[in-house]
Amino acid sequence: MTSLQMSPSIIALSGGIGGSKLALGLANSMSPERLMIIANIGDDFKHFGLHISPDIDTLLYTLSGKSDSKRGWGLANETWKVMETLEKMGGETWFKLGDMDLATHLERTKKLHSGETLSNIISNLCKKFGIKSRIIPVSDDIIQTMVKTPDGDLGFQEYFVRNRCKPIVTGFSFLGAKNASPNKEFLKALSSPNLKAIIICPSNPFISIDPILSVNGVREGLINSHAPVIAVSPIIGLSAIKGPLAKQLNELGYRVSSISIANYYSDFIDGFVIDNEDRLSVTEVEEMDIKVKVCNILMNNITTKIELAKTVLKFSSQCYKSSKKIRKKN
Ligand code: FO1
Repeated sequence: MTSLQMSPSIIALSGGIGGSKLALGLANSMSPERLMIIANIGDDFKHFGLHISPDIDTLLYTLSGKSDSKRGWGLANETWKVMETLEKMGGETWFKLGDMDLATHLERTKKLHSGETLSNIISNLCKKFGIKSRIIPVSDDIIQTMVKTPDGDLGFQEYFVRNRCKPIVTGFSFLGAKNASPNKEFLKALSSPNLKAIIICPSNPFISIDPILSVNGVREGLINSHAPVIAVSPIIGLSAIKGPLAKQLNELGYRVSSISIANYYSDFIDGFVIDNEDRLSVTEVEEMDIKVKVCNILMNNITTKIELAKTVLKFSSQCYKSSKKIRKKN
């Protein structure tokens, strides 16, 4: 058995930049070979005939130390010659593909066309990039996040990048998710006795975590796993740490608060990690039968990423025995 096939002790569900930050912290706080990261693929789309997988690539670039830390997506020291040339031709440039980033899309698309699975392609890219943790797309089938607006549905990147999240959101749907097969290694790991915790990264619940949970059998797999499920809040005080979450919570009729996130996840999480600023929310979350850890959850450098990851890992080991799922089973 190679180290890459070791049974994971931690599974992290990740989407977007917040997800990749905690994933990096986790990979630096434990044996990276024992970390399995399940990536959102609802943001994937075809552009210029290329298969783009933004959340997977954010993980690949972040965990290999190649990401542009300021932008959060794409590669550091990127150049934009292709985009500049396209612009001069009057081509479509609303979605920026960097010159070096294009190599990833070209290689992935070629391999997909030759019949290779997305999970196999990403596993090989992980090896090439020197990443010891496993990054696994939740499914090899296609799932498309659709954003419902009063003017009709928008594809995810149309909403997120082209329209800069300006349209009012009335809901989301995940085309293909119900009939998609979850990755087999992921399902196997969920029921493995070696699994110690499932961590929901501080990603957007609607557009990063829900597309993962909506894949046929995933939510049930989490609920039936003996391992506790621990979520890290993507909200501090009255604001989202990054991105359009606060706007979406408002538009969908939720209070912008960590409590809304705990409540949204309450049917399957055992532990919830909130920021020091939100310490007054502890009682309300505990009343949902969820254990709470209060700490600094803002990850603005590698030290705070590792600190948060270590705190989450320690907290998850304390949640193990007091898990409401285990209590229910007994
Ligand atoms: N985000 C942007 O805001 N503008 C872009 O032009 C853009 C291009 C892009 C290219 C490749 C890639 O992997 C990600 C890219 N992103 C861009 C980020 C991406 O749209 C979002 O961060 C995620 O889909 C949300 O998690």
